[in-house]
Amino acid sequence: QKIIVMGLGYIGLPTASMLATKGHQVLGVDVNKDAVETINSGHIHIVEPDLDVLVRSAVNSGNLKASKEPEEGDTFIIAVPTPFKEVDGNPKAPDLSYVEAATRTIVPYLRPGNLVILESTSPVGTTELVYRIIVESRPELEGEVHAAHCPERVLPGHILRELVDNDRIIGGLTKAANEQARALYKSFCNGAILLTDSRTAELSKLVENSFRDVNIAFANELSVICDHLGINVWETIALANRHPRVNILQPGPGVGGHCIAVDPWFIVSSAPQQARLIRTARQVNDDKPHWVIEKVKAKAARFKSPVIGCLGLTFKANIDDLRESPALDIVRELLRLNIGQLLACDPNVQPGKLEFALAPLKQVLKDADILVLLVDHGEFKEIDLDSIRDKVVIDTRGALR
Ligand code: SAJ
Repeated sequence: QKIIVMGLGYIGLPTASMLATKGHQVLGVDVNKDAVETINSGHIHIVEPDLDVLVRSAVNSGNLKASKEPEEGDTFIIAVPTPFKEVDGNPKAPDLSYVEAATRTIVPYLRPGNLVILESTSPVGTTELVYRIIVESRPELEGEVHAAHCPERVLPGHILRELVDNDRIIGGLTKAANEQARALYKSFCNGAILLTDSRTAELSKLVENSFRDVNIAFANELSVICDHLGINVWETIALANRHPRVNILQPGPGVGGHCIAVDPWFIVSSAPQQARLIRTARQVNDDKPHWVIEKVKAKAARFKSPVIGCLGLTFKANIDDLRESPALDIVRELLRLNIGQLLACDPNVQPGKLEFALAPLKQVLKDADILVLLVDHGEFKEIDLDSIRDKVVIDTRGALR
């Protein structure tokens, strides 16, 4: 098969390389010229364990090429971002402009029999929209081109393993689309392949991330309740989780990344009256960084000129991804408030990447009056607790216990 992958980010690039190493001829397309050049030279522009090795072997085999322009092929996979934007007073409306642009870009290259797969996490009805865009500009392709939603479900940090092992949902507009998509995913996916219609597939993916968001909100709300009552939240959760049917997630400084903090809004936008719990959970999680900042302010008020040490900047542990990171938002806000001297450190973030300087962990642990743990990176879990006994500690992740 010849496969065109539109978008070479965290999903498109691993998928394109995986398909190429399974013997397909793959053309990866991206609007970013630097990404295209980097990939063609066998390197990567994003950080994900083992992805560099996979991309290098895919490029060296001759099966993976990157370009700014698509070509004709058998299957087209759309893996572009679906963020939100403000529309008609709704600040969190889905922004489908990248999906629409990618679809319009492939339209001239489509032939009868082609399959178009939407992998981007999308609001209900987007696969139908993609099909409509195609047949509106090429009416002769009506009924001749197939479309399906096959949502990506991989966890950043474990993308390559999950790409192969996770079960995969396929929601085609037609039976033929489902069968064609199944054959493609079978070539690299060991998980079960589950067929449904496009709208159910779209909602299932949104529901997965909303489920996680609601459960994290529950944990975050518990952390605020426990703080109010002077009870240890980590112990409370650990004890409650000993019940055979209770499994509470972990509180943190807020929910980051480009998925969990975004996707629930697509459900809220589609069903604003009905999605009450999902909306509230989003608000609970979005409020958590402000709560942490208030805690720091209250502790800082006890010092004349406090040194505040912030541990961690990424959106979760042991990755280098800063997108929508609550830890980074908190540090930026503390810098803006200028309530003391701020030392921030993150072993996974390159110095010079941010607008403020990073401090070495050793210096933060030595100089800080107040330590604010924001990300539970492995390095922080190894901190000798005796060495920080004299400090005020705000541990948003329960890593310094
Ligand atoms: N978090 C907590 N407490 C927890 C778990 C997570 O505060 O107990 C926070 C993290 O620190 C982070 C945020 O939630 O800030 C999101 O992290 P995550 O590990 O839950 O998820 P992502 O965004 O890295 O990836 C999710 C995954 N979805 C689910 O687990 C249902 C992944 O499988 C999806 O493919 C991905 O979203 C996506 O692309 O949609």
